[in-house]
Amino acid sequence: MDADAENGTSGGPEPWRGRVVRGDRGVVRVWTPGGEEVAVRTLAGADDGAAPCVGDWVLIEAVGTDLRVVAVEPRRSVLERAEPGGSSRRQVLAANIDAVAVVVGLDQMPSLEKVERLLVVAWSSGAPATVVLTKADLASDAADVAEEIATTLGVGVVVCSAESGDGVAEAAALAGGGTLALVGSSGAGKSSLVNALVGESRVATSAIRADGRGRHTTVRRELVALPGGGAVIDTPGLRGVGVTDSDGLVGAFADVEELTASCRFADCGHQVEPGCAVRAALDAGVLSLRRYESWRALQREAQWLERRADARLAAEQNRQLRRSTRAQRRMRRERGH
Ligand SMILES: Nc1nc2c(ncn2[C@@H]2O[C@H](COP(=O)(O)OP(=O)(O)OP(=O)(O)O)[C@@H](O)[C@H]2O)c(=O)[nH]1
Ligand SMILES: [Mg+2]
Ligand SMILES: [Zn+2]
Repeated sequence: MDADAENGTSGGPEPWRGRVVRGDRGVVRVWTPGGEEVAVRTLAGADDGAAPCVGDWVLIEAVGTDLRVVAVEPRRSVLERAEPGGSSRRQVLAANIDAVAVVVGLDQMPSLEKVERLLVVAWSSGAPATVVLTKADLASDAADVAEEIATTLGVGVVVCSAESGDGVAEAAALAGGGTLALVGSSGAGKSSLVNALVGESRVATSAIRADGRGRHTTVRRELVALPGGGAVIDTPGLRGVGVTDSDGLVGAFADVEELTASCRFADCGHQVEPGCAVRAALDAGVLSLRRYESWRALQREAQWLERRADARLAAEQNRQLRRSTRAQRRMRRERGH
């Protein structure tokens, strides 16, 4: 590398803007404005919160023969999960998404609690979430399952089959010309859906195991262009999905969250307080105990993580304060005060 290139006085081309389609440690693949895919170096690790991730818009500069990410544009939405096992660390799954599809395979009976958890994570991104029931060719009661999920979870549902192609156009419409992220457990059929949406075999898929579980075939997140415009992001099957904050509960539990507005006390705990609208709905049978308990559990998890994150922030601020107080004391001493 010559010295001029390093100190930026070489008068080379201006930085250009590209979108990250795949990320590995230290390197991302980026779409150029011309639609080409190039490898670009990043300085931070791939899973570092500040590092560019799939869906990010980045500014790129040529440094010698290398391409380097010089800036990551602020994200307008970000899909992330808390790392499993009660960690308050977040893992970014995709950035700048316009919609999230929670993909569920109809080869097995979907677990409502798992879908609810995924919906909280999805809505927390800031983009709207829909349930996509795929593998409809394997189920005789697809319409009934769709109806049950739509009414009990209050969510939009699309039924499709990557195998037959039925409903794939409806799934594609979820992207609305923007970026649709797919999430779900391993073996749900996310990659198969990506291939069906694209109309060719772009990403690897593999048969589920004899015990009905997936094989974690997809190992990295990837953004793929849709033929009708827009893009879809494939993600690895999630083993554990920790919710990150309460924001997603508002979208995923709109029915319950609406009730809380009518509780007598603004800080109602929705357990024993008089005038609790949530308990009243439960007693009246309007709200199911299953849904109430699921909401409480996810709310507790989100609040616990929010408190942990706040505590970490406070500890960090304390450390900084102590550091600067020490530095000031030292300076005063050195000046002989
Ligand atoms: N019959 C049928 N099988 C499907 C359909 N979609 C996916 N499958 C099968 O389900 C299995 C798992 O599909 P994948 O697309 O690899 O699942 P995935 O969600 O990407 O899994 P991971 O990458 O491990 O997270 C494969 O054997 C697919 O052929 C479908 O619509 N109908
Ligand atoms: Mg996959
Ligand atoms: Zn209440």
